[in-house]
Amino acid sequence: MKKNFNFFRGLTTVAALACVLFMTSCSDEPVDNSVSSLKTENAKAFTLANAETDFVTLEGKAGAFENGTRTTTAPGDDRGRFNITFRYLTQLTDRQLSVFESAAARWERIIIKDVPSITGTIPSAFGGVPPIVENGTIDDIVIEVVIAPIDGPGQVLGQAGPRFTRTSDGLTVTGLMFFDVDDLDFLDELDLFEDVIVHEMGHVLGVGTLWRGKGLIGGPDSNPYFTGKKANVFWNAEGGEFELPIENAGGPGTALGHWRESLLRNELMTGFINLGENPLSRITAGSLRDLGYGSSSVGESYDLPKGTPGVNIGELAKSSEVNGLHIAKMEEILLPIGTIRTAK
Ligand SMILES: [Ca+2]
Ligand SMILES: [Ca+2]
Ligand SMILES: [Ca+2]
Ligand SMILES: [Zn+2]
Repeated sequence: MKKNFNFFRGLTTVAALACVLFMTSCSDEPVDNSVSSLKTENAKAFTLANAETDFVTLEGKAGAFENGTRTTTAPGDDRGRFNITFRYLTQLTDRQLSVFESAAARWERIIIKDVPSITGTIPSAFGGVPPIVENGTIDDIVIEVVIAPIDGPGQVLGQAGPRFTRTSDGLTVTGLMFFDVDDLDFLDELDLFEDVIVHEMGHVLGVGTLWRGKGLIGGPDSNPYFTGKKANVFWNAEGGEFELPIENAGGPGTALGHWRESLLRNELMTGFINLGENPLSRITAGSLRDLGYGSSSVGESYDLPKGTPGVNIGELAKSSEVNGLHIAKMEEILLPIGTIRTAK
């Protein structure tokens, strides 16, 4: 009884949400996805410390330094696996904690190779919050997590992205994920909570956020494609033709930051999370290798129809709207605000 009721409520909310979102995307009005400017008391307590336009370079030190439970103790670059650590700045429920941990585990199965730890003093993404480490070590990435009221159910879900990258490889050292507490039950009812967390974590790791800086976007903005070799090998191996298509529709935040929904469908790093399964495919795994991670060449089980057309320069693909959650309209993707240089 209860389950049916929740499911029904979920569906009607999605329908209402989709309606609003599609109306927004059809108009020329800019979408205000800004979370930091919202007036909720709780959200106000977490104001972003820096803007992307104030890019800074901090000094750090490469190599291992024992600090915390998951840091390896091997000399030189630590030899363990790639480790994702969360810094929870607000109280999470047990349910939320377990979803974050299993979301991290999905990425840790794909990014399998360690990256150098980094030692130094690295500030929080938020003003008035103590540094993430003070003369301490990050192995390999710390994501600050805030769950606080933003604007009630629907509309803004939150923001996510890298904050500081490593100068040596340009990969994320710290990032943030900020969610509206009032949207999480709804995501859970749709059974998409974990997929959303995994999706946002993908943006922190660099999917759609480090592409431009690493020269991985080719073609015109009307028909962009991913230039990384590994991702394209898997795109072709899955049955895709030509070049791996990046999203060209949906406005800023959706376009150029995701795989193309009309062609990659239920792949998790498209800008629209489908009802049902949303696997992290080996195409995404390959794209992480193109970014510089030591990622696996195996992804989660994913079916791309054989002969799916990719970007054949000169022919524009058209995006179609499907039933699900237009995640890219609900999130604000952040870009790095600084980098940490390490003297060898
Ligand atoms: Ca490690
Ligand atoms: Ca909201
Ligand atoms: Ca999708
Ligand atoms: Zn996204």
